[in-house]
Amino acid sequence: MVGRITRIISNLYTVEVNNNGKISSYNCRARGKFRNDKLIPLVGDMVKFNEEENYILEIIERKNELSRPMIANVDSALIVTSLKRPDLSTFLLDKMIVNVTIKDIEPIIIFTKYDLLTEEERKEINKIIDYYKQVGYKVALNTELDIIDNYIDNKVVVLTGQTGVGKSTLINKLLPDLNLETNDISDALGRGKHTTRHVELFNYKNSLIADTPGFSSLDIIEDEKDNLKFYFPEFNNDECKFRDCKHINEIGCKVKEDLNDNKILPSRYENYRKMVTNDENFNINN
Ligand SMILES: Nc1nc2c(ncn2[C@@H]2O[C@H](COP(=O)(O)OP(=O)(O)O)[C@@H](O)[C@H]2O)c(=O)[nH]1
Ligand SMILES: [Mg+2]
Ligand SMILES: [Zn+2]
Repeated sequence: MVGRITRIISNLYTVEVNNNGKISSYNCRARGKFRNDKLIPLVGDMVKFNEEENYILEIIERKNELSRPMIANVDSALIVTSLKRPDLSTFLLDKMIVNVTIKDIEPIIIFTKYDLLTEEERKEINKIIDYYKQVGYKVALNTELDIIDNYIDNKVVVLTGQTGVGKSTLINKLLPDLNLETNDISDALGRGKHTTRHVELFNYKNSLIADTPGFSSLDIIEDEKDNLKFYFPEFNNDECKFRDCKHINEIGCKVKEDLNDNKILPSRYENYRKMVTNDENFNINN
């Protein structure tokens, strides 16, 4: 049979088979051959297993893998981005979009704390939100649960974002049974918090959500810097005078032209430039 590893506790692997929404669960062990091959089964792995003897036989080739947390085959990342307290950082947002896209993970931008904005601030922020939508990104407020459901339907999902942006709050809305600790709420009801350290994928409607409080920023491979421009879909990369234009100082640069014509959000271009030219900033976690 083929199933997905959703939990690993020491050397016991929980493998789930989803048959049209009916989930069967098997507690399997892995064969020694994985250890010899230096191939460690990860949460998220699709595996062939023997359902009578409960042994994992083979790991099916991964689409991607993250190291912190260790998880494989991630489809989407909810990039949780606060608009106030902490204030919006388009740099972090744009960097996280690049980081996940490089891993072949679809970014889904979730803005939080819209309720804390004044009317004036909302007008400004709405322009930014609309821009990201117009570029083609999936965008939702953390209050728009139906839209989020729709975006993550049938996907393996992780969350990322700075401390305090509202990741745990969002997971708790989607998976209330987990009861993750949020920043300021004391455990007045005395319910147990979800404090385990292992990664686990939880079934949520048709999706699987990792119970991580966020994954650490992925290191950008130095080689990818030349390709960064391709992670900004609104840069019409093939319309510059020079094919290898980096959109920094070249003449005949269509991106600079679009920027001057207000077709590109200034912060998007600035953040791109920062990522290409400034190494230290580029690798800062969070
Ligand atoms: N006003 C407001 N507060 C929020 C929102 N989302 C989260 N919070 C609060 O922000 C704080 C940090 O949230 P938390 O989920 O712990 O953030 P995390 O560090 O990303 O997991 C908590 O006090 C939450 O109650 C929101 O949309 N609006
Ligand atoms: Mg948290
Ligand atoms: Zn250019």
